[in-house]
Amino acid sequence: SGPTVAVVGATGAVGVELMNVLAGRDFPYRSLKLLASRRSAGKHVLFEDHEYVIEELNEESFKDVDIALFSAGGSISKKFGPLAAEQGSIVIDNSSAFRMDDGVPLVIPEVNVDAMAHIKLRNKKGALIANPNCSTIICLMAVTPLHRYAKVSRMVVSTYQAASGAGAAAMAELELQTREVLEGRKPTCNIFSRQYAFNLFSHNTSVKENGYNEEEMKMVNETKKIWNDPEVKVTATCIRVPIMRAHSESINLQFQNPLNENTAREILGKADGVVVIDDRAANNFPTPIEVSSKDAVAVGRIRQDISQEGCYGLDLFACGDQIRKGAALNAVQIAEHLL
Ligand code: A2P
Ligand code: 11C
Repeated sequence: SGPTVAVVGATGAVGVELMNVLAGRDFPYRSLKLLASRRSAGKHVLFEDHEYVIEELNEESFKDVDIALFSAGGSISKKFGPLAAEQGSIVIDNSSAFRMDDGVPLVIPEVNVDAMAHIKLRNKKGALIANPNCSTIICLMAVTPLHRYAKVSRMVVSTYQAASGAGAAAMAELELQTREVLEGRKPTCNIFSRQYAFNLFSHNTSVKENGYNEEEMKMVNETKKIWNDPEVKVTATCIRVPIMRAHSESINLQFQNPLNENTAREILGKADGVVVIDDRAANNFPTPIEVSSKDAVAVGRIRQDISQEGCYGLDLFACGDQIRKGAALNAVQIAEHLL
């Protein structure tokens, strides 16, 4: 029979979506344990005709758990992830805690599922598997099919990131601020220290000595690890925009080998988990609203980069649901590969 599953952070934006995805894909769990902080312990949740009681996460939580889906932030993952793995669980972790650790596969199933081939369910040994950052997942879903064909030598990404990446409380703050601004009131700034509604700003992670923020460096470093290509050149500028739950990305590519826009459109049209929306006549291209709560990453604006004459360059625009493919769906797909 199926594995026993625990969701850590079950009350959060990603945790709730993890459960939706498990149900929507008929994931064959034998039992499900919902874990969160003391604040939520004891709350009742109705899920798939079953009433669950949220339990407080503690050292004993992982006894007899085959797969632990973690989404309660990096410090919780650091404290409890290795502990769960030591007790035999396979931890699929949404945080950045272990992504760059040697020996921890960083997996997008459509891109590099081979990286987790050595990890087997119920062989008494637990393991850690990391889910990449949402911006990296969305970007590499759009670019990897082209990379396989013509090998990317340089990638320049600019992101337009939704509130959901900063959690359920940030989504609530965007909604509240929007009301407040429309009513001529001063916006409440608890999660972000500035007006978010009707505004945009550089990503809220801290800026490093090299001038890049943490989100940008995640895109750079995770891409190299997932593609197993330390030489690929990547740069990123990450921006938070007042959108609820889907990230958008403008992506400029330089390839080593020939690739024109028509072939690129054809390749992306056949790629798993990707839909092409690229209607120049109707000026219809991907938007974050239409991918919200959807599984596929939408790609469009596929065009030859006119500034790269004599080399092989393309521009793209991609949108993907941050909570689904950017987090929960990717994690559940990883779990499905363990079955
Ligand atoms: P809780 O709702 O009990 O605070 P989001 O990313 O949407 O903000 O969600 C964060 C998730 O992480 C929530 O489910 C939250 O539970 C959980 N969480 C936060 N702190 C802890 C903790 N100390 N122990 C367990 N879960 C935690
Ligand atoms: C954001 N990418 O949109 C972040 C959220 O490393 O998993 C996820 C952070 C991470 O703000």
